[in-house]
Amino acid sequence: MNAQRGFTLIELAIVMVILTILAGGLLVPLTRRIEVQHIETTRKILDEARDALIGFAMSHSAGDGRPYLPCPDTNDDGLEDRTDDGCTGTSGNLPWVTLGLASMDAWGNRITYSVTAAFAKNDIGINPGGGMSGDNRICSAADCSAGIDIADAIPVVLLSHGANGYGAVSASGTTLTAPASANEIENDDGATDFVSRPPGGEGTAEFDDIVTWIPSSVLFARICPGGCP
Ligand SMILES: [Ca+2]
Ligand SMILES: [Ca+2]
Ligand SMILES: [Ca+2]
Repeated sequence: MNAQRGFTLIELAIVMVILTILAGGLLVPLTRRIEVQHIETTRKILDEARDALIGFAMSHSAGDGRPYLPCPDTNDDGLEDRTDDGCTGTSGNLPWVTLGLASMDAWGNRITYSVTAAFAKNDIGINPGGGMSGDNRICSAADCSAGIDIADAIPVVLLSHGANGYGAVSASGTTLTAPASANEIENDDGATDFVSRPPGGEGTAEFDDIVTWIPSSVLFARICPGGCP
């Protein structure tokens, strides 16, 4: 008698069901892992951008001999945009070519850079002793309606629009779909209030932006460790 026999259709079906369940179970953690990796990569890109901005200020002297920060890139060529001694706009892309940095976050979109005008003038530079103050504010909710509960008077804010990319400028220079949630709209209006909060929510409550900044105290200490001229 031949003891060998193939699988019956029922046995094959059971195996397929088990494999499908296993694959599904593996897929979700994998997707989540990739997402966490993208967030970590983007945080690293933002940290490098902070260092590069400080490095730029340390190596550039305005007309008065003091350091100054680069202007945002407002025409998507990666180079800072200036008019006379100041910036064309105080919010735009991080000028990745000027700084020699990665041009995109982990999702393939530009990093947004907001700088206080007085810190990016190349005739009168940054003067820590002159009472200079940043004009960006960071809050945990839009409008800073519950008060400025995270940071005030910030000269530099850097922002990734996160995995959803709402409001971001893509690598091809296209502005993506505008955000629907008040907190993400706050980060997309080109003005000086920003929201930083843990990711979460859906629809009109969705938030996945990653925001970082350089306080004046840190900027002053880093660009002029021995005191500015
Ligand atoms: Ca430019
Ligand atoms: Ca977002
Ligand atoms: Ca805003």
